[in-house]
Amino acid sequence: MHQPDSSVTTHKPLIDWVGSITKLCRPEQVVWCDGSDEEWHRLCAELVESGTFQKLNPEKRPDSYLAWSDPKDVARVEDRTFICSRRQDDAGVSNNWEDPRAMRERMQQLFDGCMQGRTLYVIPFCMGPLGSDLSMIGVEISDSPYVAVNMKIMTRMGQAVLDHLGSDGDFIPCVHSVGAPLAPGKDDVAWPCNEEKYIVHYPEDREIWSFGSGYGGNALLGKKCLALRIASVVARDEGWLAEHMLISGVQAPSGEKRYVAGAFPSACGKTNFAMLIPPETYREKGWKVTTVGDDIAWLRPGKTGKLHAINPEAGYFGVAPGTSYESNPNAMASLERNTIFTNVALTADGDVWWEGMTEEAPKGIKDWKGQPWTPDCDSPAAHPNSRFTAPAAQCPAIDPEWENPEGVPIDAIIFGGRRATTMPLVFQAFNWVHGVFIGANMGSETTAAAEGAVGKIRHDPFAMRPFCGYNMGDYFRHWLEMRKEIRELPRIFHVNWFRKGPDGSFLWPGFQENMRVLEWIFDRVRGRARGHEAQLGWQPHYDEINFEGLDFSQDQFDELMQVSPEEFRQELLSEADFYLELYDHLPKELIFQRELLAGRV
Ligand code: O2Y
Ligand code: MN
Repeated sequence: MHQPDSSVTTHKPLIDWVGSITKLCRPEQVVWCDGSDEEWHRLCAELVESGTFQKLNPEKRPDSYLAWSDPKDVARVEDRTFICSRRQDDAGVSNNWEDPRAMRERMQQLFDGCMQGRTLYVIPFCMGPLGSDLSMIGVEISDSPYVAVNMKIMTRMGQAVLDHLGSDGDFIPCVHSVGAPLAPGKDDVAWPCNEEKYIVHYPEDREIWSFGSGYGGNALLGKKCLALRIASVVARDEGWLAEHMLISGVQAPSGEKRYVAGAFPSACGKTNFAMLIPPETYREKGWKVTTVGDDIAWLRPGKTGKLHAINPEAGYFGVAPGTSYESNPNAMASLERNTIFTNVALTADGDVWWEGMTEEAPKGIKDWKGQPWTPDCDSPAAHPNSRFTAPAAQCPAIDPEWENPEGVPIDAIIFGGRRATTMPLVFQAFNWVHGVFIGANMGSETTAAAEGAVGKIRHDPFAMRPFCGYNMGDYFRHWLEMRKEIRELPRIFHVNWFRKGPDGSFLWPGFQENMRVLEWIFDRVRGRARGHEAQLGWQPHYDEINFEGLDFSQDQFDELMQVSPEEFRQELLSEADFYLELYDHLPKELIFQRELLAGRV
């Protein structure tokens, strides 16, 4: 069994744990990742050699690679994701549950010899800036070099993490296998995986085991598994929040700067909003928006008395289709080099392409299955969940404080959803409890990219439904309790960029024009916008939104902000089942808020 040199680590529990997993999985060799650039290039070259990666044209896309996955391994598998708390009630109705003892037995069977013929990589990683009290260290054992090179981009990874861990630091053990042992002499495939998949969390033991998938959130265990599911449990126990939220800075021409955090379900343009470039009229005056994070925020009461947020990640695992120099120039600049693309199309000159990147598709494309593709093909060239893994530091709008170990102070929390009807452009919660109620009721229309049925409302509280590591009712209670820990509470808002008129067209232009709403939020936070009290919360007057450079009439605004009592009656009815399911864990404050809302509308 491979023992690390004492210059690598003297952490006995870590060495023993790696030894026990090695004994179980029986890999051909063990490699401790040092996280160096040299290692990244070497592993990428090996991935090219094995057929997992294609090196992209270095003149078009320097130091970048393309992977095409097995068509049966293209997304997170929610139905195979388990929260194995000791009591089923602690996982709650929104999670799959299995008894942890039974699950551990199943894992022992599945992992027995599962890495034969492969290399076991020990991947030490830190979620959050190295050395920050707000960060958390994990060690992922994986038999996938694709995981190792992605983790180098998505986290602070390697020897520096072991150095911080010292000989007795705490770490979250994460075990991952693609579940495809290689018999002696048997050829490998480009994307090994297993039909049977398990993404397993033991919240009490703070441990993660993942089997059968090499893709994204199933395999890069620092992201959804650690930074959300396990971290949400740690946060509940320690009095902070681990959230599925972007973090942005907004700076006014005066130099005054405020930070906001935002929770949006998938397919709501979260990355675009995190990297928003204000319209020209704003830029001319000196408004700036900067990016701290695009997906996950850890928020703790900080020295200033406000909630302070860090982005635990170091990279973007962004969805490619729809990303363009028009929709999101900052994302496009972030992925110009040092980027791993998964399941996008390959152009004839060795670059990448996806739907929405340019108006016209280049000629001579190969689709994500490696087949020649033309626009008249029935299926898209890039898989709808195709991704780029790009270093956050490459984002031109990266906030200068994005690695501040104390985090950034948050003044506003924005909840959003994709709603063709019912929800106005923007409103502000009356208070924290009302804001928690708004977060708990979040819902969004499903899109073809993510789920089968199109246009159905999926109830997704705080955009955390797939990511909360414990009972959702207890999670709401924890949010309510947090108000006692924060001296200066952030204000809570709800936005909807996707409202449609009777003819089915969008009522709001969205994208960079969302800056106008952000300015109102900024003004509310610093007490400059009056707003008016309406049924759903505080709403802006027409003349409080800056429409300079945008032709938008009072009538259009009124239509966008309209609240229909009938639509809200339907909304309340549609949430009734959820309230029933959670009944014995639901804080009474939320039932009370529901009755107040029913009374108002
Ligand atoms: O399908 C996957 O594995 C990726 S899911 C994902 C990736 C980046 C950011 N957010 C998400 C998500 O599902 O919320
Ligand atoms: Mn996400």
